[in-house]
Amino acid sequence: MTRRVVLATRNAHKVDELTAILGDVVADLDLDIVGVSAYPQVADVPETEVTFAGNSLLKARAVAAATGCPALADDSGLAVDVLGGAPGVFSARWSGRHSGASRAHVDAANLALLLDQLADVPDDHRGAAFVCAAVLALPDGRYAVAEGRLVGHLLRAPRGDGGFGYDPIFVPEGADRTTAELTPEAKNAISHRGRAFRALVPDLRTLLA
Ligand code: ITT
Repeated sequence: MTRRVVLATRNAHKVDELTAILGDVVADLDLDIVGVSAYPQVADVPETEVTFAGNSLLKARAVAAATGCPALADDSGLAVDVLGGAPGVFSARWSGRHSGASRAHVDAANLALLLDQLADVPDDHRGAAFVCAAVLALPDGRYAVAEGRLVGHLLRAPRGDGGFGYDPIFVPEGADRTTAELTPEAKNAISHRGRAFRALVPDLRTLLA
C-alpha cells in the first residue's frame, strides 16, 4: 500500500534535491512524497532552536502532528571557520528578515553580506562547511535524526547558476567547481543533504516498513 510522507520544507530547491536523493527508498517502500505546500493549513514553524538537529526536529514534528503523516525535515546551513561556525542556523536569515521578498532575493542578499564580511580574509582562511540535520518524525512521536557535512572553502565572487543559497561561492574540498556549477546529480552525490538523508535511510526502512 502506498504510504504518504510529507516533506516539511517550503524551499522548492530542497524538495527537488530530496526527491532525487530519496528516489530508491521511495520506490522500494512505495512512498508518495509530497511537499508541505500540499497542506496550506499547516502553519510555518518558527525555528527557535539553536542547533540544526533541534530545528529539523521542530519542523518534522509540527508537520507530522498537523498532517497525520510521517514527515521528513531538513535544517541546514553554512558554517564558516573564521566566523566560529556562523551563519550556522541563521544561514537563511543572515541579512535579516525581508518580508515579501523572493527566496532568490534573500539568498542574494545573504551571499553579498557574507562576501563583504569576509572581504579581508585571506584565501587560506576561507574554510567552511555545509551542514545538514535530517529528521523523520512519525505522528505517534517516534523519530530519527542523521547529520551530514560537506567541507570546502569560499570564493571571493559568485560562480555558477545551479543550486541555491551560498552554492555560488562554495567549492568542495578537492574540487575546482562551486556547488552551483555541479549538475544536480553531482551535488546530491556529495552534499551535506545527500549524506544526511542517505544516513537516515536505515531508519526510514525500519520506521516506515
Ligand atoms: P525550510 O526551513 O522551509 O526548509 P530554508 O531555506 O529556510 O527552508 P533552512 O532554515 O534549513 O531552510 O536554511 C537553510 C539555509 O542555508 C538556506 O536558505 C541557504 O541559505 C543555506 N543552505 C542550506 N543548504 C544549502 C545548499 O545545499 N546550498 C546552498 N546554501 C544552502
